[in-house]
Amino acid sequence: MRALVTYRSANNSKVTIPESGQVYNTILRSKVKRDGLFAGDWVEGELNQDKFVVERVEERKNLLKRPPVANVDNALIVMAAKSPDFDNYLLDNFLAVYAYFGIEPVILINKIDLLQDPKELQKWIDLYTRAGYKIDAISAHQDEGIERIKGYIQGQISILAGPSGVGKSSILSKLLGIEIKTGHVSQKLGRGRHTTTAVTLYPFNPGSFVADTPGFSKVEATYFIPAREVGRYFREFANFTCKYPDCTHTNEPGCGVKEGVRAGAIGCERFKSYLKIMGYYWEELERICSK
Ligand SMILES: Nc1nc2c(ncn2[C@@H]2O[C@H](COP(=O)(O)OP(=O)(O)OP(=O)(O)O)[C@@H](O)[C@H]2O)c(=O)[nH]1
Ligand SMILES: [Mg+2]
Ligand SMILES: [Zn+2]
Repeated sequence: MRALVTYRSANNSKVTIPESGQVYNTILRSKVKRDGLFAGDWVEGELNQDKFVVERVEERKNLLKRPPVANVDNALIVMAAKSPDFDNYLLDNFLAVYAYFGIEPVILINKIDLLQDPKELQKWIDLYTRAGYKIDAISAHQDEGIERIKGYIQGQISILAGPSGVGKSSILSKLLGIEIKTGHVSQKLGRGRHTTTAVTLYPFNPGSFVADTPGFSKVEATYFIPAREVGRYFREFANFTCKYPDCTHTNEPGCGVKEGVRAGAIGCERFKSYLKIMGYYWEELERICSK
């Protein structure tokens, strides 16, 4: 019998049978215990009275570290329109990192109720739409756009990601119609810092589950992705061909991506983020972008 791990803490786990929605506490075979089990894992096992005995864990498509969630299909990357301020550089790092893990992103700009003029956002919505991303502006407080989110999620396992304080937990609470405290519990136990992480995947669309994650205030693409490869995870760059197939779009001649920037086909803000990640200064950029 196949099941999905929908709850995992240090010493406890639960699985859900996707077809029926039935939830079971588990008993883990020693090999499973030894090799590790994470929320999002697909497992094989059998029912023993009211417990699900986990015998085998299927191979993972990906495994995120903080919090630990396996087989993530979609990330709802949440940014705030205000408090905290929208940070496109941080967003571009998130987008690259999730692409690297094979996770399809949707960008949500929350707290639009705080804007005097919703047009302030239009620049960013246009930029990311042109780059080929799904992006929407919402307000968890005003229940604006929450229903639309359900339509963006196609995969089975999704996470709400983004910096601290942007409203991830608030959005999840609205989506589920229940109060979610937080997906993360941090405790100081004795000497040193001990972090206990319990991860819950909540049922959401039929057959889909979503997890909250704690906020990251900093994500650096090059922490995960070798610098030479970062350009592959800026999806609009793929529309341009460079003289050298391994072009890093910095100092090489015949760079098609730079041509794309010159022609206005690649957004200035996106290329600025890219060069900042690469630690490269291109003097022409100021001039192109001030036009
Ligand atoms: N004005 C406004 N405030 C919001 C909205 N959504 C959330 N907030 C507030 O923003 C603050 C942070 O919300 P959370 O949902 O805890 O944010 P989070 O992203 O889960 O934060 P972390 O768990 O720390 O990563 C809270 O005070 C919320 O009430 C919104 O749509 N509009
Ligand atoms: Mg939260
Ligand atoms: Zn190039």
